Amino acid sequence: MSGGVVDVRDDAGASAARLLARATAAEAGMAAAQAEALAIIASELATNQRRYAGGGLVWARILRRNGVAGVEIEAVDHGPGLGDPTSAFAGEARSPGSLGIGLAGVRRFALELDVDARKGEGTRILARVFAGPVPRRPTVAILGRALATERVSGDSAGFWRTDEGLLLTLVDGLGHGPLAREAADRAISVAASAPDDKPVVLLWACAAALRGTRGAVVAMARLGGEGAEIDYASVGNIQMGVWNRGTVQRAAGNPGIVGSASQRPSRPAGLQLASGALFVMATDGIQDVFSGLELADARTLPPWAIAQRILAKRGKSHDDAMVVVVK
Ligand SMILES: [Mn+2]
Repeated sequence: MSGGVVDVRDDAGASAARLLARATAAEAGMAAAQAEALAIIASELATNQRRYAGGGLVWARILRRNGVAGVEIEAVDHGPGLGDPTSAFAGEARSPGSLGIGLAGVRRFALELDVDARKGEGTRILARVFAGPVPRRPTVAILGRALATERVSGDSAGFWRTDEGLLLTLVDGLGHGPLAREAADRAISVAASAPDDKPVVLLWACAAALRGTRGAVVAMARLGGEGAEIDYASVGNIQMGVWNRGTVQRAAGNPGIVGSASQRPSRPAGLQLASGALFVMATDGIQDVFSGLELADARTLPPWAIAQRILAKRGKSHDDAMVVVVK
């Protein structure tokens, strides 16, 4: 066995998640304190799912970074989508029946947290703990919502960590609603099926995969190790770039629609993610995303808080909106 998964349906789910986290930590050879941290993370994520989403799934899996063992806890639900991650992770909202520390505890005990919350669709949270000191890697926040009259968003995003680095994909399916989403989902499937491939190669694979759909605008980027140039490809008007102490370096897409007759992905142009900088992607449902970043606190806030503020302040009411912040 290497990790496992718990189906959280009732109050037993939190204790099952706790046991799974402890067992996985033991299997990874982690110390008691880290096993307890993982048990708290898994338990709080399961409690949160039970309370706010009716249930969900919680995975535990063993990782290795620079020869150091670690465990990743992943929680996925199809609930209403964590609406206020800033408050939730700051511990301002309490969930009765939990150990009383909620998502603030998850934040406190995890070295790294990724948060993907989509209004009306669900929440995915990944938390990692390591047995010893490891270099911290950039973490991801994805926040999105459909325009008010639609049940599903035509925007979608995903991220995958491989030996090649962190692959990010943001897609805006043409128009709105389920048909827009179908086009977006196909692009996400292409990235998910080969997350080690170069962004430009994946973009060309999307061209074939989206034929017969409405089409979409798609941006893909890979963030390699420290000092590595960001590799990306983009077709259409996904906003993308690096924000560093108020300076913006944009990564523009070439005009076009993926899935239509012609597309010509843009070429990377020497972008890097320096320490403390942000990598940001947004669909056109976000108005001029880089203007929404303020100098002082974009450096100190966690990525989900930045994404939440961008969505609240810059989201257009008449379009699907999605933003990706990597920090
Ligand atoms: Mn749009």
